[in-house]
Amino acid sequence: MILMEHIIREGHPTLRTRAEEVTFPLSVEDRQLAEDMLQYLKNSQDSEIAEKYNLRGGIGLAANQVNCLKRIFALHLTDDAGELVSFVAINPKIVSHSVEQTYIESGEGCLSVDRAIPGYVPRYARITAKFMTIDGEEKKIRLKGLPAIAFQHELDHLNGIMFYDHINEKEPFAPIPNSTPFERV
Ligand code: N9Y
Ligand code: NI
Repeated sequence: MILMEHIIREGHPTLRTRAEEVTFPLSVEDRQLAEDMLQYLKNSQDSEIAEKYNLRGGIGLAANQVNCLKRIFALHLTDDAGELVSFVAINPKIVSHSVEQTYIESGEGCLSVDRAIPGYVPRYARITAKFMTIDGEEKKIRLKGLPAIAFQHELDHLNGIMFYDHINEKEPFAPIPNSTPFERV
């Protein structure tokens, strides 16, 4: 079971290292890691389990964050239509994206960052992405809104990029061109 003590924090070099492609069929360890990552998100969103184990709530988790340099991340959240978006993505790629951008109005956070960093994080509003599933099937999906934002936050982790790398240093809340904000409820 993944716990907070397993999540590495800012300053750890693994967060700044590009993760490696995963080969198929998955090894037993890779499959276990992928399943554990998705389970962490589910546990962290279950108030009883989260309280019991002191888990910080998350909608996404990348392998780098548990100190593993493999191109694997998990997402578990509901989209703006109230549909559950829940999957593990292996060797993910954005194949196309909108010109339009978006950003979370209140800024982003990260389970590997124990401080609030103010500012807008520009993201593509819509993406088309490809990835492999745990069972070795190729998936192609279209995402918008929060799932699209979260996908980009996780893909960044696999490339050693942190959300605050995208914040305008001089003016953190400078308007994002061509964008519609995502408002948190
Ligand atoms: C976990 C992050 C990933 C998200 C950050 C912005 C988009 C993806 C995460 C810190 C604590 C809160 C939590 C969060 C949330 C956001 C919107 C609506 C509802 C993965 N991470 N969080 N960050 N929750 N809940 O670092 O889930 O943002 O790499
Ligand atoms: Ni993060």
